[in-house]
Amino acid sequence: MVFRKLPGVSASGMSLRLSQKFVFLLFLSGLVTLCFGALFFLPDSVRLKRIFLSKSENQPATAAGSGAAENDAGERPKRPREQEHPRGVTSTKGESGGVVVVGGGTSGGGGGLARLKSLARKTPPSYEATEERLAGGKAQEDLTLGSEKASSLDSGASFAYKKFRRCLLKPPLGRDGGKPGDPQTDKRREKVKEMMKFAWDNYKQYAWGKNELRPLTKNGHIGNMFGGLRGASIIDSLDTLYIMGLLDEYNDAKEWVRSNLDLTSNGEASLFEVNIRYVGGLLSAYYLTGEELFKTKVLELGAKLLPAFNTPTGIPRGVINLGSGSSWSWGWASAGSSILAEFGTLHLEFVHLSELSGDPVYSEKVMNIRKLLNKIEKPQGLYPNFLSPVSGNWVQHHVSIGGLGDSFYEYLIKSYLMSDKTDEDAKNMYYNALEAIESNLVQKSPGGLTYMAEWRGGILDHKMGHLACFSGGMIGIGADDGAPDKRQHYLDLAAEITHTCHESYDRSATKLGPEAFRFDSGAEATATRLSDRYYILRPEVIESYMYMWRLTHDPKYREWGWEAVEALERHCRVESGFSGIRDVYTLTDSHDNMQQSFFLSETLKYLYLLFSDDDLLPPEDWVFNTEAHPLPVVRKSCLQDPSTAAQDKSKLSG
Ligand code: DMJ
Repeated sequence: MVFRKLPGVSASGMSLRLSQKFVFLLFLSGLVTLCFGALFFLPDSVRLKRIFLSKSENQPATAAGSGAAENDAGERPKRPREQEHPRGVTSTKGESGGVVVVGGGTSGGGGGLARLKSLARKTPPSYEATEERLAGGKAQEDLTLGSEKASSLDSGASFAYKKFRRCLLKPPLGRDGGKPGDPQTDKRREKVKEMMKFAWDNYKQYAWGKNELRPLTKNGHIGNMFGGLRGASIIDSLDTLYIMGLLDEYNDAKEWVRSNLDLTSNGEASLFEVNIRYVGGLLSAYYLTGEELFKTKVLELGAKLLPAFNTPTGIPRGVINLGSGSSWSWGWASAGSSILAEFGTLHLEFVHLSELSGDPVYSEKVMNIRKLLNKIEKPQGLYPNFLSPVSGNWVQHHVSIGGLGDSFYEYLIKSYLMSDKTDEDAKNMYYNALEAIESNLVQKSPGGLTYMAEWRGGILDHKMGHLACFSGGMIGIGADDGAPDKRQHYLDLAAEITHTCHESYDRSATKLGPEAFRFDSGAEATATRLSDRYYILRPEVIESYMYMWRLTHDPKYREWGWEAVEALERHCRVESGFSGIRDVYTLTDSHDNMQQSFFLSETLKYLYLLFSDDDLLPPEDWVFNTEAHPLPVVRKSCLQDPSTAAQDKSKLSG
């Protein structure tokens, strides 16, 4: 067969005319484009696709893309996005790209919800990323509303929340989560974090959703302090987990609050306990993270507490039915009285409930208590522990800085500090009360130990409770704001009381302190009664170490804190959690089988802070409620006019 030579084509067939070459090339490039484009329509699992397309092209960039696992089933492209999740549950791009489940779906989610949760857990938000995002990170000072930084905050954080963050003087978690510079302190802090994780993991495994863990019998405890409310250990742990950077655990806690915290309970609860643990815990979780969920829950709960104030004087009774709103006094409180440490420990939380809700009713309720207490006659300037909510008179004259009285005094000075030092009534009441305490209750033992005795109608009981040991820290943080010439005196008094409380630990075989210790019949900071020898993981002594460390930087406070860590490890750590012990004076431990929720909220948090740099939850911005939940200072002028934030910050650095 003879090929005819075409015009313009060489014998080899390669010599085409220019126009023919152009058409051929055009056809070829079209073919290549088509083939490459077809790759996009192949399922993700086809190897060819993975070879040719880069990783970033292969993964959807949106949160819905976290459901990339679903692509393998080839389902996703067929479904519109809103149908990807169980009914009532939508997803949004969460912290650093993880899926955050929002919306309803308490039970309807079934396996789908569980799967979403596990997806969320696969990519937990990094500690730094979360804080960076919420605080505007290291550049928090530059955060201005409407700027790029502000708009990069979590879309779930409300405008009001962003405004609040802008009024803080410093980043809440410091430069590096409070990581201390020196390696030994850092190691100690890591140890405390490990203790928290151990306590939490065991609670989660054996008592999830109950109020507290029973670590010996490996089950949950409900008790009767919180009415029908559950999950006290979860609510009490939220902020501790968060500041320690235990974010998987924090996320589990948050999801429990979202799906399981039932506030429609009908049980009889202690107004005081619900307030300091649940209201305090939810408030601080909200202020630290900006999660609107916590705000919604705390406002719902706060409203349920209001009926307790429906008494002739407005002084609330101790017990409230959260369902019906009816309230009554504790059976053991004489003549139907209310307890000073209970109705006097609502102020910080209720001021914040008004701030968040915009409803002054909460502030009004606690201001009314304040007014009555300010007006009423006080024996020797002291505040007795029992008051009638009907007549507004003292019921008997027992005064104590420990149980029944303690946190009333704490809340006076903290109300002043939390008000950005504007609440003059609180300040005056605090320093007047302290003067009366010093004249009537503060004693020196023959061995030179300073202690707070109890007062019964003018007669002293030379006993100091473990609970009263918080007062070292309290007097320390109030030292700056009393009469200028008394500053050193208060610091010395705070140090002496903290020293006495340390002695109560040091004089026991276990190096843990008893519930109460005495200074009579030859005793000095030791328990003389069998019934006072127990230790239930209480925080007060460690709380004072933490404040005194921050105020003085005397290394002995960190050493004392470490002694406590070692003693807790030796005597309270059991196979499945931490337990109180029945006798601090014997080395054969008898455990009480209870991991108190305040161990996670207070004891471990104060230890962690003790071994952290001072810029973790700095005192310029935060006060701790009596359950160690950090609440922010209310800067009224800044909140009303955020442009003053910059001035406040420059004053601080100046
Ligand atoms: C905590 O619940 C609080 O600190 C309260 O003010 C006193 N008792 C416990 C801890 O001991």
